[in-house]
Amino acid sequence: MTIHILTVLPELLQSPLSHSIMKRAQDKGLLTVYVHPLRKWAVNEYGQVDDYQYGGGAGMVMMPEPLANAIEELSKDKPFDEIIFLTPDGETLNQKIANNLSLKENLLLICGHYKGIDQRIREKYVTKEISIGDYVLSGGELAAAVLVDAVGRLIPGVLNNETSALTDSFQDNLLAPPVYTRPAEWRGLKVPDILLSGHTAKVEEWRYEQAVERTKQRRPDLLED
Ligand code: 6GU
Repeated sequence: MTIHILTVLPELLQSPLSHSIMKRAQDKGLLTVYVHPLRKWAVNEYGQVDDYQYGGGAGMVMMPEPLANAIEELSKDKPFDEIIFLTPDGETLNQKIANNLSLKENLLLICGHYKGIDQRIREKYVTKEISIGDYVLSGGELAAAVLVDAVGRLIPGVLNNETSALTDSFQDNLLAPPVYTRPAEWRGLKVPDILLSGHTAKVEEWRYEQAVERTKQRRPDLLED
């Protein structure tokens, strides 16, 4: 999978995607991430990519021309499967959306800044608008990093048995059960006996019950659909 990211703050996206599972995905050649500074397509020598909003009001808006030129240049070799705008008024990201995106070949992520991007770009090019939750970030970069991580780890071959997505929270709409490691007794607190029993089927049954119980307690909304 190839993911292109358009941003006014490329520095913000370097480090979060260079470690752990995201690093392995890229080292294995399963994921390639290109971070493009939008100022490369600025309309003047000052690097301008934003302007005042029509109708007045505080806050700048990202201009259509730099974004359009960037999108058109980056689409030339290979059209994008999705052009995604990261914005708090988008559809809230969940595991199902991440699963679907992990099957795509070529994605473009556009990070919004200031008051957002000119509406005409959203209508002409953007195919999907995604938010990562009901709170406001200063820009779309951290949201883009979250999306790349959530999607990248699901690309076939990225996770091994140890890091398998099959036992994650939200897979099957259930939260993950509690986990324990050595020692079996720590400061008087014991690991549940069943986990030490060596009885795989019983362990799986216990984990399933715990997952259901935890989901009932914390996220009953997940059990509704
Ligand atoms: Cl995608 N962008 C911004 N700026 N804030 C957010 C968000 C995105 N998702 C949640 N809050």
